[in-house]
Amino acid sequence: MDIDDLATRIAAGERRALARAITLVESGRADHRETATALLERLKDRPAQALRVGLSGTPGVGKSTFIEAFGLMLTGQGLRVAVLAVDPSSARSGGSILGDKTRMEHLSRDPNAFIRPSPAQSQLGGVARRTREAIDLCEAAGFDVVLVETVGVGQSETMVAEMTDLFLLLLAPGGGDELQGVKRGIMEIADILLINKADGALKTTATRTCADYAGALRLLRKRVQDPDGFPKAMTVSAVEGAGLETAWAEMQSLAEWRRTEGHFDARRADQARFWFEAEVREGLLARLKREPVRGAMTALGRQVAEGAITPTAAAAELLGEYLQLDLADRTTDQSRQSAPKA
Ligand SMILES: Nc1nc2c(ncn2[C@@H]2O[C@H](COP(=O)(O)OP(=O)(O)OP(=O)(O)O)[C@@H](O)[C@H]2O)c(=O)[nH]1
Ligand SMILES: [Mg+2]
Repeated sequence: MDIDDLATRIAAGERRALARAITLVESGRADHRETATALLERLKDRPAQALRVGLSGTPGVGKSTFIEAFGLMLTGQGLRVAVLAVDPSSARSGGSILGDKTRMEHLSRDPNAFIRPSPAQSQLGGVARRTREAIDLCEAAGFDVVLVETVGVGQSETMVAEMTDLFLLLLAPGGGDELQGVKRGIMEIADILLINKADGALKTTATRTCADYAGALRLLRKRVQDPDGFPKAMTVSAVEGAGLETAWAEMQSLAEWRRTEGHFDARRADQARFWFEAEVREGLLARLKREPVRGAMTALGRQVAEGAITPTAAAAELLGEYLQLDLADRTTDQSRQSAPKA
């Protein structure tokens, strides 16, 4: 594969080249991984900067409908929009994928849009790397907005929030029960809560729910990266397209404020560091799960259980012999770190 050619075509915004590159980052094959890493390295200095937007919400809240309407509004303004989906559970039924195709029918045919469904992969670690690298590829391909959709199943929101600039939480109109149902952690990473389905018979409920959430948001601890009034709650109707322009204006003003105040770049830098460290940790853990380390670990574990060797000595032996790591070094480093405080 010609990496230079692929990089050039991605930089020119070719959707087919982008799709091919994403397939590459999704691959588990060692040679693909190497090519993907080289490709990303080649593209990393592209000047383009997309606004990366995370979007989460429970099944049926209207994510697909919202993305279709919101995406079309953006492309209508001449912006290029990429949509990536994260679904670590991979429990998505065939019906749901078909449903998505019809729900994003117009957006998927829009030449200024690029939609990539989530791959059949179940490990959160793998999903994280794949998504992060796919975002980078979309950015290198000159997309103005990269939407990352995740279904509301716990850890994936936190992961997506660590790779996006803004985070939207789509909510259904409902009473206090609904408010309780939303995990506090998700509320804390959201920048804008969008109470969807504010139309027809649900409009009044949606407005009331929005006020409830706005009240709940005021009780949250203030974050440094928030200007006055954020995080905020607002109503939208994905079906009628109502509130979408306002929501976009809020996103832009929030992003602009963060850029001006330096939070935008600082956060991206933090995120890069976070993922670097995560990769190192994951790489080490992967080594432990592979032979011969795995077998040695089982054998040493048995000896530890029998009292033939102490846990510390066994760990030192394993780390030293198989990973060339000195357990004593680690202990020294820790004592050095705590030394100035004493
Ligand atoms: N009244 C009303 N219905 C909506 C709105 N948005 C979505 N719906 C309906 O809600 C249902 C679910 O919408 P989807 O867009 O598929 O929801 P989703 O969050 O993508 O669902 P999953 O993909 O299963 O997680 C569909 O029947 C939509 O027509 C809205 O703004 N108003
Ligand atoms: Mg959907």
